[in-house]
Amino acid sequence: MKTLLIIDIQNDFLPGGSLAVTNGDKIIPIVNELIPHYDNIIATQDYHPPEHGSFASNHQGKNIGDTIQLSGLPQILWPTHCVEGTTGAEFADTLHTQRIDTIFRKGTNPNIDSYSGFYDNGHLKSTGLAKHLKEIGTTQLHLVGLATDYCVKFSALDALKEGFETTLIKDAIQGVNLQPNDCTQAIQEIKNAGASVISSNDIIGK
Ligand code: VGL
Ligand code: ZN
Repeated sequence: MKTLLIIDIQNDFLPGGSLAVTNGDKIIPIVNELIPHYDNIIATQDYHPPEHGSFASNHQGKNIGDTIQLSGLPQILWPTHCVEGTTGAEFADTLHTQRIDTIFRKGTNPNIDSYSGFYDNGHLKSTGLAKHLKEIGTTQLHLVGLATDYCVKFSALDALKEGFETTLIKDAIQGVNLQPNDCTQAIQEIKNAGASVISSNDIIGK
């Protein structure tokens, strides 16, 4: 069974959003074209309470991009984004969401961030994604979405650890690049851990 895992295609990560990923919107038509080629479609949603510890605005005297300690882990401080119940947290209007069978929310605990769709950054609590993927019989897991160097990367690494045959669709991801090579390095790291990297044309057959 082939499952497409759509990571965080939410308004705040798109141009005009509070944590906009450059060209984040460009992947949406590609993801829409990929959807019909899979048995199951699952999505993750970054979903924070307003008091979330990853927001610079919740730490006096700190700025976006600073690193602090949060629950004993290094934490990059981000602009306020994907706050529960806001438009910024919603999936992009243009994303075909009809076939998404389950949505896994992450980052809901204010005291710890969660880049991976599977676990929080301390690997303490599971979202239930791995169990669900196994229940629906997923053997091959293909990842698309935002952002390459954070949520896509950590989701892919956890998918491999959970034993899924994991594939990254390289033209259906976009990243933040706080440092200019972050996305290239993230893709290399994911490959080194055992994932395949393909292009959407390999699936769509153009
Ligand atoms: C993400 C930073 C903070 C992501 C989420 O979806 O990659 N990045 N929260
Ligand atoms: Zn977040």
